[in-house]
Amino acid sequence: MANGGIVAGCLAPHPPHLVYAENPEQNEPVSEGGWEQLRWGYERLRESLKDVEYDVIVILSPHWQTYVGTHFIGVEKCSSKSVDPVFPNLFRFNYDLEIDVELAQAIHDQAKSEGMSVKMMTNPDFRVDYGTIVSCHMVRPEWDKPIVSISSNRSLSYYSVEVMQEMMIELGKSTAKAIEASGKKCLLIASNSLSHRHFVTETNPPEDMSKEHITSHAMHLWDMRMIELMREGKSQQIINEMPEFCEQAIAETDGGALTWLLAAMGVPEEPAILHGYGTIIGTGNAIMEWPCRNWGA
Ligand code: 2X7
Ligand code: FE2
Repeated sequence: MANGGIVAGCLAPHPPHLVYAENPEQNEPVSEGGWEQLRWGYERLRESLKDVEYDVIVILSPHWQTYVGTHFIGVEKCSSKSVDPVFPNLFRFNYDLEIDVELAQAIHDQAKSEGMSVKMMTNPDFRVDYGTIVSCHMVRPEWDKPIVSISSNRSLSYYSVEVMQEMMIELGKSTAKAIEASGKKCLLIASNSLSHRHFVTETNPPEDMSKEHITSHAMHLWDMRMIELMREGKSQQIINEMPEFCEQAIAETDGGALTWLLAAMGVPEEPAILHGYGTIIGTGNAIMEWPCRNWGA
């Protein structure tokens, strides 16, 4: 079987504040709203995807951190309560989700054949990280698609951003090859914020938007630069500037998700669509879509 493909790539940030502000039935804490610019951005992304047919969501989250290779969830059903360790007051979410183990295994096998260090995670009691859950919920709150969950191999911690990027480019290429061979249509998600310098105290209530803003002008300039590069289709330049961005903006792209996504899409020169931008406890967050389905063969 062939002719699988990526229908869209998304940059879909995961601060738990977004789910808290939406008040879905799965989340225990109750809010008065907040962070509307970003939540309206997610609304626009969902609207853009509403008539797009796809089989599975493939997501890489920086909050599932693995230090020996890249891991893939290899358990078909995952169901538990996810509690954000830093914001348990905002996020205690009951999840029940399905994993496309067949596709996860295929990406794993492809990456392994290219010489990467990879592992299938088969612990049935494994707790899915909140980054994966928040981004998937905001993109597709129906939870009616299986997912492939990919860990963030923290090669950055042992080596450098350059090494992390080399590995994520290989992983992205392997992901694209395995998807093509699978015959499946996939939505890809890089689950991360942009600039990631945050405030260290929380307002009361947390959704008091009179206190929400970027932590510094420098962080704002970096976020705007990255968004403009994405909107101009300058993916290679983003990869080239990634070391400075990660270092100077403490960017959450250090987990490799954005580089993996760009590589899986073939480092596109087509422009990304900006659906929304906003800050959360001072961090910068953009919701972007690369509509690969419209690019032709
Ligand atoms: O995980 C996060 C994040 N990336 C940004 C802001 C606040 C909370 O959680
Ligand atoms: Fe995060």
